[in-house]
Amino acid sequence: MYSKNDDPAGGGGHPPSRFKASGLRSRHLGAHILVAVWVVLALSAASIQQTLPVARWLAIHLFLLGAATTAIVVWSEHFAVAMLHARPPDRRWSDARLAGVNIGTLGVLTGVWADRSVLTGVGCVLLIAAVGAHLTVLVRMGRGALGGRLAPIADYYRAAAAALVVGAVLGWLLATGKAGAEHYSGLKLAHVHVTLLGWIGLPVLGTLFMLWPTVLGVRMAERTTRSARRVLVLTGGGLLTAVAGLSAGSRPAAACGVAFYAAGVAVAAQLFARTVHRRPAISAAAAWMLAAAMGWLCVGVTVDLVLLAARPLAAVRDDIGSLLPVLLVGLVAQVLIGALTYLLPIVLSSGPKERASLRAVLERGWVARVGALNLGVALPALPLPHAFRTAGMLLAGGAGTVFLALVVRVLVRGGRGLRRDAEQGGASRRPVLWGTAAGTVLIVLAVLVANSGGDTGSEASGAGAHGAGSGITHTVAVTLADMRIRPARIEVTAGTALKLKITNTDTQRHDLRVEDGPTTPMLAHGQTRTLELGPVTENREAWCTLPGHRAAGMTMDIVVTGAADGASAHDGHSMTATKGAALDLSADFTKGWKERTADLAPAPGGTVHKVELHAARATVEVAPRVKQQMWTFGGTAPGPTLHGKVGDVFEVTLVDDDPGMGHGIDFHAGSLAPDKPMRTIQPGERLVYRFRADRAGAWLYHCSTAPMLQHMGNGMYGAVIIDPPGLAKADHEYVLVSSELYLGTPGSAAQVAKMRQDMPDAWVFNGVANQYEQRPLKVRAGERARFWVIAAGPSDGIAFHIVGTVFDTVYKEGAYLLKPGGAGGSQVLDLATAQGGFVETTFPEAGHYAFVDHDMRHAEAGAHGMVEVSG
Ligand SMILES: [Cu+2]
Repeated sequence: MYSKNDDPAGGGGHPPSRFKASGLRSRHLGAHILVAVWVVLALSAASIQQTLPVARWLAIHLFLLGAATTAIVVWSEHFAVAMLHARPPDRRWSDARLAGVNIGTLGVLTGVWADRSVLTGVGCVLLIAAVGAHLTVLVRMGRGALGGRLAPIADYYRAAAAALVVGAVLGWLLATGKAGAEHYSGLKLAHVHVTLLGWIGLPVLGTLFMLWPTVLGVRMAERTTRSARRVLVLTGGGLLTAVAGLSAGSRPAAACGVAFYAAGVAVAAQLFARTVHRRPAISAAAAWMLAAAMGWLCVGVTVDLVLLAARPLAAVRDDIGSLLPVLLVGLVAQVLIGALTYLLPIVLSSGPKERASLRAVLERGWVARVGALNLGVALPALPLPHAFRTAGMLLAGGAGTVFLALVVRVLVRGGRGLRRDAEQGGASRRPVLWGTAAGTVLIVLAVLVANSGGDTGSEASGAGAHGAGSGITHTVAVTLADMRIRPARIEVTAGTALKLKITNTDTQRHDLRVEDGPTTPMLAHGQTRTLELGPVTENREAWCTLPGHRAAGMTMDIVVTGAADGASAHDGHSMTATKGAALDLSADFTKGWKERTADLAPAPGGTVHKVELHAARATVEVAPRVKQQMWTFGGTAPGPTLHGKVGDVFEVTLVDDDPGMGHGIDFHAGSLAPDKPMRTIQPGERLVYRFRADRAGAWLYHCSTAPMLQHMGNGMYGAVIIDPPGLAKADHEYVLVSSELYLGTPGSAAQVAKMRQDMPDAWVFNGVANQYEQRPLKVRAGERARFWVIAAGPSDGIAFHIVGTVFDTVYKEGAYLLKPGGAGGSQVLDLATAQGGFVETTFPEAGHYAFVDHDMRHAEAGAHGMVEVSG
């Protein structure tokens, strides 16, 4: 049975005296120096957050990922040993894990700060490995250990470690932009939930089952073990549901998960409330702070639940920012301060007398500090004027700083005591940890200093200002919203002095940084700043510096046109990019790949054809073993072929399922005023496009949204076949839509450069390089085959030829050039971009007849297929 004398943190006679070993004390000393260093850096970053773009992110992560994580790793291992009555793990490996966590964190923070995604990735891997090892140790500690009444609490630490691993993976996806714009809101919320409620919330809850009665100095309630198990099922299960729901973009699942989590918190809070007795607590300071922290957790979870139940995810993503002070300061900082007030004297002292004196230091002025801290959390959360918000932040910051100063005093005293003991007892000091701590500070400071120079400040233009100015000043209005910068591209003639008037119309904060040029401060909703770039002589890029936003597409190209020397640095880059991707067209497609059928389906009956086309992105195999994201109509590029006869009416409903951008559609087969039907619709919108096909032909349809080169070049095109009256039946009827293939990230600068220079990676029939080379069209000798061909471009036409045959029928752009019965024949159907027609032939004997674009550059780079003729 536990009583207040069974201080599991090492105060009493049980668990045994190993907790008092000076080795353990020195380890705690070193670890808490690290915690203090992270907190100091976090406070510094928080105080400069208005001037440095990534500072807000950095302040939050220095505190949560640096300080809180270090404390959790140290304490969860410490308590797990105590509660499982297990043997303490090997010291050196413990130190290695802690070092791994800290160095990994340093890598992540530096990587994001300096915009080096490789470093961010390496940091994440190291962090995940270290926390994974921590998890393994916690799991193995359970096996073979004596176990105890509080053994279930170790499960909280295990669940928390698993949550950090998930949180780190999600964080990496966000920081490197791998999440993409469409999944950004859901994944960001999943990341916030799994780290705050999982990695930090679960160990806090678990530890409180033991720490709360200990701090109060009362017996633990009989039903603690059972409650602890039940609360973990509710909170852990709820969190799992919430994170899965958020990642999948499902708000009901997320709200349901958070509701379970809240229920778990309520069960725990009720147990804690019942534990309170009238007699004085062992540490009233710690008790009040832990209680207040628990209160803020209840508030935070409730508000979160209400938000998720009432608002769309993108809005929750923005609103959750207002919860951060509540959770960061009210919960995390306060739990850390409360727990350390009680625990630090225990682990750093060698006897009851020293413990009492260290505790007295940490409790100095605690009533005022607790009041200031909680007022500091409440004021910004309430709908009060801005001055109250600032006052609140100052109060909370002040309370934190005072406690930090007290901790430093205690650490210095503890260090002195340790040295004294070491001199007496010969136990080793821990230069390793001191060294790590000093190194951490130095590296982070070096990074801060190295990066603070160019980020803000000077409005003057950097590189590219050498050319003589043309005297023209050009002002462009730029808006920031929905993870996009509009316009995404600005063209200016060389030497133009460019001014950007930047307005953030998003609910989320953004900034804009111009390559080798000025940067705006963080702009809140509705704020505007003007950047003067001076005369522009070279291409530049501009982007939002918030972590992940640039990679998710918040970029803008400033392109110089009409420069005498032409080639700029950027063109040079893209030239090398085109050479990089060599396709192996003879390779096999991946297992399970299916070719796009070239068969033309018969026209459906009736004269009105209703079609629904969804603009959506899809990832498809566009060449052997090469997958590429395409922008599509209906999930395929080319989109579905529409087939009918002269006079038929097509009623096409276009739905924009692409969450990232607007699209439109343009059917060449009908005539109508483009204004309304060809307009761009936004994500989620629908548009009905009705046209009558008054004339026969092979027609192109394509996306009508600018930049059309990119929309068509990424796959948004298809064919409409309107049979000429009296068209005879053929044995086989095929449709071959020819186009260029541009590899790379759709819309990226490198891909766009290839399109503008007409340097495709391949030329293709029906969207895939060499597909009919590997899956030939099958015909019998003597059968008549008709080949409809459309040149979709976006830039190149085609010279369609079938090796070994002549065409006896050629229909091009609405007229027969040749019909059977005459003396003449045709070898090539030549189509300029967007033209269409058909040819017919009969294959004289069994064999393999290649069909090609007779422009050999195109044929050799994918525009090549086979007709396999059997006897
Ligand atoms: Cu489009």
